[in-house]
Amino acid sequence: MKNYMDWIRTDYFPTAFCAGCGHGIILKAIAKALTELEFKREEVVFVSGIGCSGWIPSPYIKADSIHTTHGRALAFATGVKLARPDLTVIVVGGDGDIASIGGNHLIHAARRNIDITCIMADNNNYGMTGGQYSPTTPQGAKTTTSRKGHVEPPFDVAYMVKAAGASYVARYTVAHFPQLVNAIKKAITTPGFSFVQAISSCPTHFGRRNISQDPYEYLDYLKKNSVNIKNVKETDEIRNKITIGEF
Ligand SMILES: Cc1ncc(C[n+]2csc(CCOP(=O)(O)OP(=O)(O)O)c2C)c(N)n1
Ligand code: SF4
Repeated sequence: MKNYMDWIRTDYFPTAFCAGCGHGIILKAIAKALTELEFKREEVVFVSGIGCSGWIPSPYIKADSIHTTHGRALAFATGVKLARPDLTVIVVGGDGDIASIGGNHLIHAARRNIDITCIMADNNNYGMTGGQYSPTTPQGAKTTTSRKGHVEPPFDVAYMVKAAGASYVARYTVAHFPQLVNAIKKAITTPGFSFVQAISSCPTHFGRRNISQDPYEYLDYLKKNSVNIKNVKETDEIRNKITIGEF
């Protein structure tokens, strides 16, 4: 396919995403990565769980996909890869899907270093079910289940997956589009388990309560509050920053 739009099922437009949802940017980034890698439709299979993020491949990417149960996408994907090692298997899920209910599958997929790419569309909350806190909700953030500010610290999922044994780990936001496309390409082409934490925007829930309901202001916030890990010293105070880069 010569153009990234060839990978997208435009006959399903308008999408189910809210206006300004960052998941649409991740959809485009995946489509661009597949186009630039010159993949054929029949060489790739997507596996997703339940959540707004699950809609990214299913139904919007024009390739075979399995829309599985919440949290279990990596378990299904492991089965797909074992049965069809010739296929490129890509999992797309949310921070709730991949790091909360599916967290155990995530660390063990990384430990096994099975040849799967996992893209976690991380909007810091459960978007589909109304904005509850997730394992990546920053401390102090307001959600429908932490109205006065979340008391717990978040997981640093990229470091966790790296420590568990993954071959390739990167984190970029939807405001870093070229870097995100590049990371997805590297993830797909690196043998073993690859993980891309794509920090997404959820203007409807997380944005409204913590950043902005305006999609442009949200992207601006992500850009201004990110720092590349190459430029971070151990002594730096980065608690309120998003560290991006390859881990
Ligand atoms: C076993 C199970 N538990 C809970 C749910 C309800 N549920 C659906 S989506 C979702 C969370 C979605 O959040 P996330 O994975 O972060 O994706 P997002 O919608 O933010 O993209 C939950 C808890 C479910 N469908 N199945
Ligand atoms: S609820 Fe949030 S994550 Fe879901 S489609 Fe709307 S903006 Fe996107």
